[in-house]
Amino acid sequence: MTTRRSFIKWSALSAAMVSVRNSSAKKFSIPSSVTKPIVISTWKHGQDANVDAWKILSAGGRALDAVEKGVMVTEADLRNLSVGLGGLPDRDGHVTLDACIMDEWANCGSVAFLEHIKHPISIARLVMEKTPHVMLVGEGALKFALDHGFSKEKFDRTPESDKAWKEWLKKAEYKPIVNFENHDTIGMVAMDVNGNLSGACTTSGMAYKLHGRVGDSPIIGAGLYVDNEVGAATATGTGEEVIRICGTHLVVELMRQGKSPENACREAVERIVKKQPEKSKNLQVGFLALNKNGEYGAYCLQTGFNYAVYSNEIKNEMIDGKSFYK
Ligand code: SD4
Repeated sequence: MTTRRSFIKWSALSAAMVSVRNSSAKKFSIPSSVTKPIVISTWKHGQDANVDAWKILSAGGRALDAVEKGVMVTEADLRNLSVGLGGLPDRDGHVTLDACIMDEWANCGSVAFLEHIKHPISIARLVMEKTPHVMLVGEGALKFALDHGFSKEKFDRTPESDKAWKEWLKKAEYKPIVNFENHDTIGMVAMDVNGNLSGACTTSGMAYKLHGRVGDSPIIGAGLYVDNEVGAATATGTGEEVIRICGTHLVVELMRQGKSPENACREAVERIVKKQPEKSKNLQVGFLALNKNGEYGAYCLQTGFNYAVYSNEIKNEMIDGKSFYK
């Protein structure tokens, strides 16, 4: 059995290993014609998030800081019904949040099924930086956040999400809506001036899900994956389908094989269709990817998925993702 003392010893050892690994590691090779810095993020709300990320990137800051600060904009917006505490609740009325973050060293942190915390992405980062673990959930994640000085927001739902939930309760049917009001989970990936990649993903998950349900967004390799040698990818849509194919890990591995970001995302979407052709007709999944050259692309199941790109050349423009079903 692990005693508290051996756990602490082990934690200290892990922390030491992380710092040795980081300080003695070789520099990754960076091609010369790279578009950097650059940040891309899912859906229309990605534009506001990109603005804060860009402030950090354009000042020479680290991609990890940029993606955290970027998605915090979306988390803080209580009008947003799919990210942060303004999100639609589960069927029992609880707003439960999922988030993860990953850096250029494959350090990663995640929280799931977390309630009452305004910035789950910052708790995910703390899990990454202050613990030997990758993922904390539920009560344990909340306790960890409070122990680290975060405060518990008092309200259960915003007036808007409360109204929507009470309306939903009349029929109580679980039918995820494709392209919910054209905004959804925020996934963001970025490359900084040093050519290093990081990503963040945060959501309130599928509206009216079963209490305790966790989607793809906090799962490394599903909702988000970063490999600093190759590229980074994030996902949005019905998380169960993304988890089934380890979606973003697949996209990054396809880019490793030489596929462009768009083609890698397309092949991942096709994998979903191939596994469950009938089901795939009635749900949305979108992948968004960036490679080490600063090339980016997306692909989704249904029309309607778009993303925001901010670089020196493209000043925070929305781009439509191509879709499998027209
Ligand atoms: C989830 N992928 O919880 C998230 C939700 C989402 O479009 O992105 N919806 O499954």
